[in-house]
Amino acid sequence: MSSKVEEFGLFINGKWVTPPKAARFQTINPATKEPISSFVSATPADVTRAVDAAQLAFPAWRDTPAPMRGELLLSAARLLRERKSAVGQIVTQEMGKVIAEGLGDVQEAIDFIGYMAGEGRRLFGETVPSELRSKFCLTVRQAKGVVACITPWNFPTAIPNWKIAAALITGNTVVFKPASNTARCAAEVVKVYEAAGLPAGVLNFVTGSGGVVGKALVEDPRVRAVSFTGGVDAGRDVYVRGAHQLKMVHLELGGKNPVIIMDDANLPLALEGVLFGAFGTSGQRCTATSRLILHEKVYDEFLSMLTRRLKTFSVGDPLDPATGMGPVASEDQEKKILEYIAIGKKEAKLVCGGEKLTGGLYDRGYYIAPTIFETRHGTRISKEEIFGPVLSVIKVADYGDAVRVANDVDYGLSSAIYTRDVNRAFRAVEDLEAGITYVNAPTIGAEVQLPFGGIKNTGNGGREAGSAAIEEFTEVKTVFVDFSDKLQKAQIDSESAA
Ligand code: UN1
Repeated sequence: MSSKVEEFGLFINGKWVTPPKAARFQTINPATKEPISSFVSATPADVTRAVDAAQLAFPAWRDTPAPMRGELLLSAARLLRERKSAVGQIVTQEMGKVIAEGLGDVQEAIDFIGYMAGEGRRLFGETVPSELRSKFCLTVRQAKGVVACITPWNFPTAIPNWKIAAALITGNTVVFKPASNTARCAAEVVKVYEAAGLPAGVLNFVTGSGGVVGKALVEDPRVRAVSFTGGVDAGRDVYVRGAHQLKMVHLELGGKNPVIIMDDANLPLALEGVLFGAFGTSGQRCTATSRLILHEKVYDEFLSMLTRRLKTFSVGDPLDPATGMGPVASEDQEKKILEYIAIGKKEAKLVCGGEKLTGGLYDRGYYIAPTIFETRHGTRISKEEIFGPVLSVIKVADYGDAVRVANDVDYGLSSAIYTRDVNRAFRAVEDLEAGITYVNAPTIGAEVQLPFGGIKNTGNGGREAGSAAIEEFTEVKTVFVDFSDKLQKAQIDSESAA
């Protein structure tokens, strides 16, 4: 990327526009603290203009045959594939995840857009028999209208597309508000849809704070649904504001995801899984492994394998393919994680890491050492979401104890168990309170063709991606067609065996 700080406007009604006298903010490379791009701090009036545009574009987009909408999505997927390497670099530079993961983020976006393109030729409804003669009953899926997609910084191209591609294929028009610190990644997503030839107003892009832009979006009565991924407090605020207007609010929030390692586990396999799950993306995934629940019979052995392995785990320049973990995403993130590490040092036993890294390239960015604490279940670090490279290790006596600890948190997104006992594995699938359970694999790595989401404080009951994506963005219309040429009364005329 050139050292020049590129300026972006808002994307409203098919045009990049910069409102007069707009205030601006910059995005920052967390590995170097250098500015990357500059964005508009939109005002509520800008948000209104974006919703106006989306509202105006809605009837024609809704009436465009879904397979044609799918063609446009397919073009967007192809374009993003062509730009994958460049956009992956931007993800790494703006968010700090290592380059393999930056490219993976973009690949997840490509995969999902392609998957949704195919949905243009499905969008299945139901056909159901009638209780009356000469009557046909079916359901169709209809667009909701203008929807808001509010997205986080940790998957800055994938998560926007989980929402945008699903909203578009189902005939909605979109106002997209990304996390401020990864607005450049978001702009690259918008540029792909623009280049694919999406009609003006179908996708609009507004940048700025949640408190101003997000709030204005959620409170605009013309926005019929809000899909939000982010923190619990912000999610609760969005939910409450949406509730006043009885609008559909979809929330994907935090996690405190456990990996259980049983005494019969393949330990070298589990080791690689724990490492990737806990320290991939510097632990900044909703699905990150933040609790390692270890059976007492393998406790000492596994912990020493883990600490030994960490000695060769490299933290550094995220653009270097040899690096295992890059910086954390921002100054705010660094501050919050270091606060949790300080709490951990008081209430638990530090095994390794536990500090801000300094010297050389570390002084230029927000680097924190991969950190492991041994703790009892119940401490703050064992129960609260940290969203950083901090792993709490908890010893348990048996499977029952492991499940009790795993479930005793306020979140329920992802979970995993390593065991060679097939009965135990299926038992865990039933017992673990989470939206996702992995067997012999880490808590991260969900695939787009399956529903994604969780229970408890992780959300409000919905799922996104997979088949759930269509439900998230559609209303069901139930249709009765009576071709009997007479008034037939359900429940009254119905022939009954009773
Ligand atoms: C998130 O952390 O919010 O399963 C999303 C995974 C990724 C998506 C994570 N495919 O880890």
